[in-house]
Amino acid sequence: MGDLPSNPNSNNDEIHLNLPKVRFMDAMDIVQWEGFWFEPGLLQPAMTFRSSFQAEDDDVILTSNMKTGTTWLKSLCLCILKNPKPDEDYDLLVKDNPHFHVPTIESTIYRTKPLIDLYKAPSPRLFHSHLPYIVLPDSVKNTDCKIVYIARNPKDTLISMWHYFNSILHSDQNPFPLDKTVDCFLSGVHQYGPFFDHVLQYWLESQKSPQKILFLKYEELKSDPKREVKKLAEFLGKPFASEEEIDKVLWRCSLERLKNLEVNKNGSILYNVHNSLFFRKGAVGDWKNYLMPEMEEKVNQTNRIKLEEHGLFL
Ligand code: PAP
Repeated sequence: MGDLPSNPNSNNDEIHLNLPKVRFMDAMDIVQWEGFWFEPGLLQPAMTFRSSFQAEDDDVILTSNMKTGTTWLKSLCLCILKNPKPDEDYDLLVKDNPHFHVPTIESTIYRTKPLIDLYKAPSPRLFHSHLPYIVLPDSVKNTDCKIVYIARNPKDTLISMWHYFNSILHSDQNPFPLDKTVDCFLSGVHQYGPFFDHVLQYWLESQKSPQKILFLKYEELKSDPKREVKKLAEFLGKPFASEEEIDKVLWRCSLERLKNLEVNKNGSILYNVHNSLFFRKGAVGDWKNYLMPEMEEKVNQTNRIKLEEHGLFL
């Protein structure tokens, strides 16, 4: 058991005073720390998480960049680990949004005043983080706890991000131009960016320690959901007993179902971010509706240089 961290917001202002800072998509400031970009308010929580979190061997830490399938992964793991019986009427996903049940550790737990006592969460504890591998706490890396990372095609990720940030702009602001969004994304200057370094760190670690880190791809979950969710459940040590169980979990976590649940149509849990914003199209290849050929080529080129030479094809 670790000690509870001290107040996460105590000296946040001083922490990011000397760090590089830019305005991102007219929506927020971001600062650079450890080679990645973060909303300033996340820095102190991220540092506190890194320095004080004590992982347990049976913890499960879900990890992802933004808009790569986090909500889906949270829902699936919640069903597999916390709500596994297919015939059970009680469904946690009906009660609250997946982000409520599986908190993103740097933006909720360590940001909350007073701090939630996460050490009292029932075992196995299930958390999520958008933080890059490099800043995860040593105890996460060195204990037997498991990490699941979800990656997504960069073009669909950036289109999803663009929609999301445009939707949280003030009503009097114009949508952020797409060509500028592509440039921000490719230069790595965006929330939790650089995207390619984020993916690559987890990919390389998962290649070194496949028993510790499961690397999932959003597109594979879409194209062969049964195979992928079976793999996920086995990795988590909770293999399905029947095909029906797999079907039930996939149905419970489907975009159409979650999107239409009352709690997601009208609820709001995250700093006034409406739950409905987490559910849009969920399509593979939606970028084709938005990216001009030259934008597509720029992303493909970076993808080739950064990922494909490491055997990763997104
Ligand atoms: P986050 O980083 O804010 O948590 P995240 O859940 O990672 O967002 O990504 C949101 C994307 O996942 C959205 O994609 P889109 O913009 O291309 O549509 C959202 O629609 C999609 N998504 C959310 N829930 C599901 C689900 N259950 N199945 C498939 N895709 C989903």
